[in-house]
Amino acid sequence: MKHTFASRFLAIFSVLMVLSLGVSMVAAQDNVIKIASQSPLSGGQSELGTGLRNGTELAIEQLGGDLEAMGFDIQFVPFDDQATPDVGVANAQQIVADSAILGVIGHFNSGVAIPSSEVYNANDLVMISPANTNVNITDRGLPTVNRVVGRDDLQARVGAEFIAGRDDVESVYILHDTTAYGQGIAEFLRDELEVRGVSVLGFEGTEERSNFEGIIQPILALAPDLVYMGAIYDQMGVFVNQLRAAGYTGLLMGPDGLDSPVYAELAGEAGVGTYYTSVSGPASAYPAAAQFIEDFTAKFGEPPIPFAAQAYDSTAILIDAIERAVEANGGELPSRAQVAEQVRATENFEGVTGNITFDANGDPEIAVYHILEVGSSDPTEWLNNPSLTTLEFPSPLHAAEMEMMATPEATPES
Ligand code: ABU
Repeated sequence: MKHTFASRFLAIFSVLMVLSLGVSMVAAQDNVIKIASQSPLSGGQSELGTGLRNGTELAIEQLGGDLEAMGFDIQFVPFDDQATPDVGVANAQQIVADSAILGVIGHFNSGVAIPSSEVYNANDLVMISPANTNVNITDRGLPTVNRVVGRDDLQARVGAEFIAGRDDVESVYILHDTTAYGQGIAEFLRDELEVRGVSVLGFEGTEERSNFEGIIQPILALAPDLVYMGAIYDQMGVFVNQLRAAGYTGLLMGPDGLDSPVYAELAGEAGVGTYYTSVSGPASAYPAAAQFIEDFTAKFGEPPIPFAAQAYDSTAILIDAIERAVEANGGELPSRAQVAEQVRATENFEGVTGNITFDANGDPEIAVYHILEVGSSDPTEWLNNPSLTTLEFPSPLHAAEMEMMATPEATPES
């Protein structure tokens, strides 16, 4: 009898323990909100990927207070996508399986973001990109996918205007890295140059990263006035070094994938004078970013590199949207779909990089495009590269809206 009583007591005690643990686990889950980031934290593009992660972390630390006051515990979960589509998608599967994750800040590479965001979208999880510029990021019209930067159709137009406006450029040779980003912007640039009467002598994709001899010889033979490469800094820096060593003396240009101090390090003196367009540029280009620059530098021991301020703004927008979703949900944890809806509804958000309103596709209604020139082979001077021009353009959807508003209403027939 004694044994039976003890066994029953133990069984009941165990059930009560399991129940109480279960309740406390559910209660803990109910007030935990996680924000994930995805960017390259290892490999040749880890420098910008780390800046993106750090901008996200700083925003959570500085701006998560209101959600904490509402009773939520905010946690940051950074992922390393290694600039590789398969890794990004595998991480995305892991991210959507964690129901506490209510949003993703990322990616750096459009070719990683596009397939990964299909996974997020299938699970109503919102993504805000601080860096992706390929048009298919937002042109798919996915309700969960947004970005705070401009687009490659417009970035290429800015680049082509610059090239076509120069007296010393009649011919261009275009290379790209075969990724969604590099090839995409190279194709837009080619089309924009041809419209403007600039001769495109060659258009070629390459995945080569170390020995560019086979790529360089045809360029030397054709002697274009300018060589453009749709690529990221870790590839173009090495290429430019070899191109100059082989005797090319013409102009060099690339898109925002170059916007990193590591380009100066890899290209060395050969890279000085390279022109590049960027949807980021240095944080100091944005009048409202002074405090962000000070805080980032104090926390991480170095000034924010390009795209870190955009990561900060992306995270700030996400936190603001989560707060509105909580309020709309009577103070309770909102669903992912509710958060995604609030992010897309973002209007006149005063970020450190400017005022941000998303259009119906998740593009910023107005985005900034810079043209800069590499001023020094010293990577610590990168943020002081001379800015040649800064322009603002509406997204295609917003441009169409503005045009419709400007069109006088048809006079009714009398
Ligand atoms: N826009 C710079 C990062 C490269 C990309 O969009 O893939």
